[in-house]
Amino acid sequence: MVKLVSQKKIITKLKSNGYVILPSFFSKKIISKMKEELLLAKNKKIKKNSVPRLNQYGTVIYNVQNKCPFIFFSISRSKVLTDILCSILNDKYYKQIKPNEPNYILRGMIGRNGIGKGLPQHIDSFIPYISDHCFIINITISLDDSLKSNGCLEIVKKSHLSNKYAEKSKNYTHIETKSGDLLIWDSRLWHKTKDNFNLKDRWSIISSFSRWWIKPNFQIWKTLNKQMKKKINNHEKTILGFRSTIPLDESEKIDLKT
Ligand SMILES: O=C(O)CCC(=O)C(=O)O
Ligand SMILES: [Fe+2]
Repeated sequence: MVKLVSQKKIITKLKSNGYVILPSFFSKKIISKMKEELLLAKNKKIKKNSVPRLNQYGTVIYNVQNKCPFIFFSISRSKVLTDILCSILNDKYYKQIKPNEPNYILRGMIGRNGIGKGLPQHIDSFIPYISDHCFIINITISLDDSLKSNGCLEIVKKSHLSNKYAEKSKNYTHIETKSGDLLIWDSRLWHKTKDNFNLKDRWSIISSFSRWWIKPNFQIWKTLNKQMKKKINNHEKTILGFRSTIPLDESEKIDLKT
């Protein structure tokens, strides 16, 4: 259980360095259940030539929230994670939802096996900017150990406040994590991954959470399957974007924050 004091420390570290690692956040049992569920998930048919540059490396399973309920609920029902995300991503002027409940949304949730050539340097936030107000947070759950020998992530500390797109630099730091560790990081952080020509699995779940007004990667609320719809609670409805849809015109709704 993460105490309030350490929760403050986690947020301070995240804001200052751009990332924080929570070791052994999930037990071995939970991780093996997550991996088993992920490896059964399949992508729908993807149009040829439509795979974006950065997804051409390794293997990516899209829309994990719709295919892997155990994984989704392990994340969405973690009080520690929810408290951290509320504190970083909530819009404090979103008065229709209580401040300690999420008003942020899920931008995307993928499973990724970083195999083969490493990813080139990039940021996940589309634009760099300097502000204490973060727009997008990534959460990586390592399902396998992620080490130098199997293509771990490399980041430049504090680069989330550089106001620059990712550059080649000598200052990349290896982020080695063990299976079960959780990495919380600012999407403005410059990052890349090492080559993994050993072809040793490096599966992880990468969830991207954003402020409610940012366009998610997919129409998550529209594609959510019936079983998931039955299971989700009010917070999860918000997170999955049911309250952030774009009204057709003023006859549908004027208040965007509902
Ligand atoms: O595999 C990783 O650790 C990072 C992946 C990544 O940067 C991305 O998918 O944008
Ligand atoms: Fe990335």
